[in-house]
Amino acid sequence: MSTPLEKWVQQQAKLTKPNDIYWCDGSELEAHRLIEIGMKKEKIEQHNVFHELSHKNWPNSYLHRSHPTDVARTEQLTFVCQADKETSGPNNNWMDTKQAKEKLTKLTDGCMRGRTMYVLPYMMGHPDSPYAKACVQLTDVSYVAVSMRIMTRMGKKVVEQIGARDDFVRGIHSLGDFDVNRRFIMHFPDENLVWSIGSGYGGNALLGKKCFSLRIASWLGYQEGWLAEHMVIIGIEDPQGKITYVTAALPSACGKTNLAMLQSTLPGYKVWTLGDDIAWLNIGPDGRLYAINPEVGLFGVAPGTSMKTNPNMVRTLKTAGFYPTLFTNTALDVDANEPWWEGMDGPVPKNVVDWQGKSWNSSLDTKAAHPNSRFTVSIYNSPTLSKEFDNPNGVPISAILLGGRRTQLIPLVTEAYDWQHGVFLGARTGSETTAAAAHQVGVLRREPMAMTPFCGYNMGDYFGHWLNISRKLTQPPKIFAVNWFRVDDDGRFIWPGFGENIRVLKWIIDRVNGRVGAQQTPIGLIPHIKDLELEGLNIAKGNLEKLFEIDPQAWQAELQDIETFFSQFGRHMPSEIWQQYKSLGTNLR
Ligand code: OXD
Ligand code: MN
Repeated sequence: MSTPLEKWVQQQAKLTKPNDIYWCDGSELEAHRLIEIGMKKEKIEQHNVFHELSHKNWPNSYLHRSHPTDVARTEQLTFVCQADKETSGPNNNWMDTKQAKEKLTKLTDGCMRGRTMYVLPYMMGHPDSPYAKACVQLTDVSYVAVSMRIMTRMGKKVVEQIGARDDFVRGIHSLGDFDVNRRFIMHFPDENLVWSIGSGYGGNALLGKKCFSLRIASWLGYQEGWLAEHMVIIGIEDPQGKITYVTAALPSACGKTNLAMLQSTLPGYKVWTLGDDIAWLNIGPDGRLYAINPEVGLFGVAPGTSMKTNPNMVRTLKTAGFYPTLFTNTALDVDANEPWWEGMDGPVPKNVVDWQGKSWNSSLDTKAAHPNSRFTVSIYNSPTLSKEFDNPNGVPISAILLGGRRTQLIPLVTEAYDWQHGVFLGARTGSETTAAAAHQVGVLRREPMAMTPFCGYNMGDYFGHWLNISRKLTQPPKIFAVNWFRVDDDGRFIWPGFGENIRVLKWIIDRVNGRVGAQQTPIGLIPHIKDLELEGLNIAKGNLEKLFEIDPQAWQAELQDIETFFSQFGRHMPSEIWQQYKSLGTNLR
């Protein structure tokens, strides 16, 4: 008698018609076999799926070049098929479930012909965690199979864990033919199902990541009383050895990975890494908020990563670990056979080919590495990995940071008066867009809790859910709005960022631990400048003030934009958030 899992795999094979089916077991031998297949058998355009890089400086590393039209998440082709449009909300594309499935069934019919179907059993979360979920993804490309091995806890134990159960999370993925008119990333939250065709790009193809751990999981969390968030998880150790755990939501390509691996410039302070992208937040038995990272890998933006901006990431990439490290759409230093990207340490190598494999030199006005080129690496390679990383219960959170990329208006750090006000600070967050998704870069859009592309249901209800969570918390974390990106009159960043962000984190944990006061302003609490550790920084006095400047006039346009955004959610928008909005208007007047 076959299990529900085996039956489901057979059904999908009947539809997709692969040459063969390969059940991945997570073993080391298998990692090599999959990479071999990607280097010798499978191709995307004219390139093999993997190119072996020199292991001298970049141990166990491989380059992958994606299809040139397939380099970022495609939000316009991403659908959340809730039972009705209103449940999905104006923040999601929606299609009727039956219609969506008919469309996908047609596109999927025979899509794996001539290819292998890989069956990937994986856990999101530690297998002993009460918060973990068992999942299975099907795919037809070795790149996705190898990436999922790095990003999740994958292996045959999960098949045993699923056993005769039918409630595992299902993911169907195929590269399709890369035609953007036949590319869809569709979610069926009521069935724990993700169905993605036509793209091999990370967020579209590694279905445990954005698709399950954020879009579907946020819906599960709404129903079950927890939160699935686009957040970093870190422990901040102070000179007394006390570790305060904090999460931080920042939109894609706004420095989450740098924050997660921050190398402190303040003596005695240290940041411990637990996650750089996703946090599942549950209320623990003691009524505190606990965070786990459902992933075990880092899928970070390569350009700009260097010993100056993120030395711990460079060390992670140069560590020989159990898993291979992948580089996707970076450039290649041909002579050294090493990855290369803009912002890497050292001189530009002499003989470079760009992310598409075309000859490149610095006099060209194109980038060698794609701006959204990525590395995929095991978190266990990280020298800053927290010793609590594998704690099945997670870590208790004392502060939540909610941020965006704003060159104007928003102060470096603002503390919320209370949880309700904090939810409003998150809900009103705006951010200038980046290359992580296929759209125009640098345009202001609302990014509540950095979740605009990832919230799997109506965002008005999501704000309501955040408000409700605190009613069950005995010690709600303090909430802070942060913005590292404000510029001066010449358009230069005022705050140095990167490792210097420890100075802001220090103030935050000082507030959490009741060590310093704060100033009241119309928009929230900001630091007394004397409480910020600024020694050794070279910020002109006028600019320092600008970092915290609140210009009531400039806020009028912002208020208008926030109101337009909130209004879309109609009756789903909680009245508490509108009250907060009104108080902000009154305070600014
Ligand atoms: C990511 C993203 O890949 O947010 O993490 O786009
Ligand atoms: Mn992300």
